[in-house]
Amino acid sequence: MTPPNKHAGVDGAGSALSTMAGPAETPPPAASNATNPVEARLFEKAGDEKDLAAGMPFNPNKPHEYGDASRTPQEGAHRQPSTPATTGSTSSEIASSDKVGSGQPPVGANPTVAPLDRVRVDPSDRHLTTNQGVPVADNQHSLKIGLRGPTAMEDFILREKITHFDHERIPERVVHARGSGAHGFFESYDDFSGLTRAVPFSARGKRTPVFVRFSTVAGERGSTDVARDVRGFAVKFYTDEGNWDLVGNNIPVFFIQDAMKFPDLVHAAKPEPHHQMPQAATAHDTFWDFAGLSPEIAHMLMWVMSDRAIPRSYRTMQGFGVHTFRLINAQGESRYVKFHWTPLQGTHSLVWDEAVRISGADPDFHRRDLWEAIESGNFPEWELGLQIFTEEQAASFPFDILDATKIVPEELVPLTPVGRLVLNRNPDNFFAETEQVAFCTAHIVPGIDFTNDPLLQGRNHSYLDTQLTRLGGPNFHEIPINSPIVQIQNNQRDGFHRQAIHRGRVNYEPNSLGGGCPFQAGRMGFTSFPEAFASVDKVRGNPELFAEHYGQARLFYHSQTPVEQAHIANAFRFELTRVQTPAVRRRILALLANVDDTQAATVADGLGMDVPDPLPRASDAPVPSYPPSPALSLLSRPGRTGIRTRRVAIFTGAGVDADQVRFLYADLLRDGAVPRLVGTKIGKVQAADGTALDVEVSLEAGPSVLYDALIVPDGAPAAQALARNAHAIDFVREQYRHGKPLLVLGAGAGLLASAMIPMSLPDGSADPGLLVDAAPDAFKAALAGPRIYARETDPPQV
Ligand code: HDE
Repeated sequence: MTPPNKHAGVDGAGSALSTMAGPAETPPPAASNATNPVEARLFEKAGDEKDLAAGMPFNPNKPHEYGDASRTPQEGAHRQPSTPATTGSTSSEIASSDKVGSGQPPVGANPTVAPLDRVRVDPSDRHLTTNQGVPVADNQHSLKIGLRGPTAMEDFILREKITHFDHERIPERVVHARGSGAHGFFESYDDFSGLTRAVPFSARGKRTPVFVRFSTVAGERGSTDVARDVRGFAVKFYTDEGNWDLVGNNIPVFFIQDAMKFPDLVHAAKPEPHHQMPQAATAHDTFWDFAGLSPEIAHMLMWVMSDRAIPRSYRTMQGFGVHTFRLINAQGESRYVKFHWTPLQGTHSLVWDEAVRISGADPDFHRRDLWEAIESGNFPEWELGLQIFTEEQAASFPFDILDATKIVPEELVPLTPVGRLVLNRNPDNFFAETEQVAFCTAHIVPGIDFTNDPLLQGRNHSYLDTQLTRLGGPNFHEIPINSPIVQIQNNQRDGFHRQAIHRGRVNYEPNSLGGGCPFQAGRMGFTSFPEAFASVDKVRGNPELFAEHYGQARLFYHSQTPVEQAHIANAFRFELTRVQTPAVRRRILALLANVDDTQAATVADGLGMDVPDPLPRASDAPVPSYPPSPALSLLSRPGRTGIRTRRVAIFTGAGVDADQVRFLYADLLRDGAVPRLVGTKIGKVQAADGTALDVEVSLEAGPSVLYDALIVPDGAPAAQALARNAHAIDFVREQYRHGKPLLVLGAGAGLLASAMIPMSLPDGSADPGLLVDAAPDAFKAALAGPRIYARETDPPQV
């Protein structure tokens, strides 16, 4: 190789000054006699660029790209330019201004990934401007020809404002449109590098920033939070090796087994296409028509008809990765894994009658709850548990771990706790963050890998693809909430709304003109697990074990407490009552007959029908039998946060016992609960002792379903007035019907009689949630516990 000649005088200098052609062999001079610094830099750049190119006479990586050698990726060949000028786009980049910057090129950096502070905007002490930064003198009037004349076309300020407004909506997510999000962190309990090289698990106490979005699935963006539905539980980890999205649900199984069926499932579940009804509900013919013809849905139906599908709060839901994934350690060893999020707040749900009423009283119930908890410093927290198992174990299971309609029971593979997720910061702006966040199952990092679950494989395509329409092009990764916290360096350019301005003329690899940069990372980069395949054929079909649909549906149902089983049957009855086609109902009963005879009979009875013959099974193999799994009952996880964030209504009217009210209010606040004084209207009421109390919410604006418990304090005039107010009577009855604790003190007890509240449970025993003249601690203990489900009768008597 001929060493580059940097001392050839001014021969060829003209080529450095032009953008086309030049001497055959002799490099241009590295400097000119110019005093102009830009020209000097141009020579420097041209000279060094040719040196860089000459330094790579051939592509040394090529031999490693084939055969066995290609199994071990090599780091890309690269060289360091001797001056930052070399890789720049222009020698004039040293010109500085407030707009172009300092004139010091940011070599090796992509500032679009810097923390979100860079894009937070605050207008304090600023005047209005147009989007072009022009100060706006008058934001009240359009420009008119005379006070009563027509509006002038030239009013660019009006037109800019209205045009932006006209385009403020983007398409909502095709599923999971309704949701809420928050920032937080994941903290690893330990160094788990023996299991995975994924950096969030690399050290004890290591924190990885996250953004989490919870959602319903079927409803539109403005639909109620408390529809009966699966909830999304999507976590974006901003790791030191790029973004990892664990896009899960609050239910560990799914409706279908193959991505090919997803559009059909969603079409069937969404409002019917001719009249666009019902909103955010599966209680209609098309969903149940599809369900009865797709018996692989049986297990999922048990979960979505259970109280899991009407959570009390996003904070009281479990989360699951659903699919089996792989963990890979630095030695390349793989284990299978299932991801579980367990809430410290416990798993708590609404009851259906309550959920229906909340939809009217506060359709933002879950959004408000999450926001309020974080605003008050009650940061929701989950523990991440892993089910880790080997290929050999998987082969011994009576189901296929690639089948997303199956769980791995915790009795088979227990959970290993590995870390905690804490949500400690609300977003600044719903649209910029929660709406624009783009999750994708294909966003994984070194140490995590996919399995061949055909649902997951389809998802890996769908999530990136859908953002192209929703977020308007291929550069959505540059939207601040989506950008990683580490460098993005590649040769992708262009596309709608590109933010990054790349220096240099090199946008391909391999290259020598850019010193080979950015170069492939080789072994330190992401490598897929080299799964071996036996001789196989190209086929559309499913493995045999996918044909078994009922064993785990039965497992789930038999693992529920009697009250949970009753709720499942009631949910089927509700949904199938709304269905209009008898054959569709009958098919679901036939499906249920394969799960549990008693359940099928109860649902059939609720519909005034007989149980038909069971649906023919897709497999002749015996249905596997599992021992009941207590972990599958919601009641198995009461949580560890006691009464924190629980909302308590304290009835307050004229003549109430003010001391009592103030004491209880302060006592509850001290323990982290949220008391509210509820009365017939807001404003002051005069208590029995002549002092004034300020009612915070009216019975009308804050009805019963918005509280976890009720206190009716002493004070005869207040209690008597409430007994004549139907809102108050309804309030007490609903508190009772929905299994909530009631503390009634002194004359307040009269309200129980007016509301016809039974003083003992239907079985005659004492009602642990009906606390008459009880101590506050007894009330708080009831408030921290589960609902008083034992009050329930079908139909309700109160
Ligand atoms: Fe999704 N899903 N999904 N899904 N999904 C979307 O992606 C899809 C599935 C889940 O808060 C969409 O960005 C297909 C299972 C959540 O932004 C879309 C299949 C699970 C979210 C999409 C599935 C989920 C989505 C719509 C079957 C639980 C909300 C907008 C092959 C493990 C994420 C978007 C957020 C969103 C496709 C099945 C969970 C269209 C094709 C199974 C939590 O790409």
